Amino acid sequence: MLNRRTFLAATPVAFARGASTPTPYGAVPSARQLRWHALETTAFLHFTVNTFTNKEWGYGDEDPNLFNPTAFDADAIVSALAEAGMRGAILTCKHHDGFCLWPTKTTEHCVQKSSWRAGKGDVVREISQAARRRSLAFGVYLSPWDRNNAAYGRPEYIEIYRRQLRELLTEYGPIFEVWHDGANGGDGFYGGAREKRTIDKNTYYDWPRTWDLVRTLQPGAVIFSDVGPDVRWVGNERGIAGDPCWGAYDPVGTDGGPASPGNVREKESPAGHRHGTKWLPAECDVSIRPGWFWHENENARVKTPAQLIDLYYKSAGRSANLLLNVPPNREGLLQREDVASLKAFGEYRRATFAKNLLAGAKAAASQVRGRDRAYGPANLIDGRNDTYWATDDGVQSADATFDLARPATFSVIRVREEIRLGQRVDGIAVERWNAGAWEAVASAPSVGPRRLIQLERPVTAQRLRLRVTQASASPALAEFAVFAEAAF
Ligand code: FUL
Repeated sequence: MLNRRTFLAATPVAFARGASTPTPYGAVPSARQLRWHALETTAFLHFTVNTFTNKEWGYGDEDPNLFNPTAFDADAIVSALAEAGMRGAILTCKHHDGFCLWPTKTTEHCVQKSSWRAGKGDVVREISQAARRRSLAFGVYLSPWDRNNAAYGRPEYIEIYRRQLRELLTEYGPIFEVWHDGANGGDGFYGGAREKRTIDKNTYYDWPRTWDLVRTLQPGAVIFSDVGPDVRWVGNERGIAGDPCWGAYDPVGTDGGPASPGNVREKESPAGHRHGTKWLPAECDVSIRPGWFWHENENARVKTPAQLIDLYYKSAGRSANLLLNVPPNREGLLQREDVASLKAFGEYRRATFAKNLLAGAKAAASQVRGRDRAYGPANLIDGRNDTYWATDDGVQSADATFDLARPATFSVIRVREEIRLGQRVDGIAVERWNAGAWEAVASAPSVGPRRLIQLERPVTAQRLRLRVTQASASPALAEFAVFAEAAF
């Protein structure tokens, strides 16, 4: 029989109950941002008349008939993305050339005027439905710049833009992300005017009213732009986040005044602001090829699996989301070379992250909040992101130690903060017990929703320690995991 005395004697720390939840520190994510963080890697699909004209930016005078994929297969496209571990897909429903991939009522410059599927086709519908079938979230890119529309530059175009958005946000089911590009290049067809039109980036689009429309029609969707309001552009198109890449950010315009899409001090975007007032996490958009659209002559320049893996560590591994563009070709399929890279990338991730080698280890910590087991270090290795190890308020350095039954060999480390309580940690170190002393394995200047560390060579240890070396508020960490990297 286990009475109270023997139970206490057998337990190294007497746990108490009912310690209070730590007070959130600084900016914190909204519910829609939390869902977005969990997606981690999503795909971009750049597809329009450019695919057929071999351009990156269509002028806006393209014949809709040019859009004629010969074997378009949304399920094949989405399946290849799913195999790569993508949890969402964002389609360029309208790029700068103004051609709409759905039968919009706002303009004739759309799929209805194409002989593709006798004018009855709807790329948005097919991709959104295929995404749903494979459990991928679906998002829309709608270029604010429209080089086809005669009204572009005048107030009435903003009404057209909002009507297009309304169609996309009401007719295609749940939308997880609405992507507003900051590019506004000037010249275009504009209904035949063939001229240069410049707009005031701060005032022309009246963004707050458009964002209100998104909130009303799709309250669960995050809104992306150079300035958010939910997700920020990372400031480059190479797919690389700052290190550290803070969740908080207060965008400032290029002249130091108010910021807007296309007018932001992008040098500050990769890192964000450590003590910024808004939770505005970074998204790394990057193409698997040199261009955003498919070009025959780039088939030999598709990023290799090793390059994709490297990008993954430099984006998602630093707490950003990776938005990887994989453009359909003229058949309306993903190119063979792209599919091969995606497949190997997916296999690497599935094999590498299959099992936290620390699962089942004996956990101890220098400090546990209120000595309450609910905040104990075992939460770091329980495979859940909603439980966490926390210390008492005012504690700014602490450590958690893990003892394994057998030595484990690993080459990747993953640490997560409980970001519902804000970003609290400013430094971590991982150490292994080796020949009677703690020895440094790795360190990082931030954690956030996800910190991945790829070691130069595998490390073997039976005893590991995670140290919080610096923090702005008492730490609250959700995960500590180590993995053996798969070969690829
Ligand atoms: C840029 C655009 O100009 C490119 O064509 C592409 O769509 C990229 C994702 O955003 O601003």
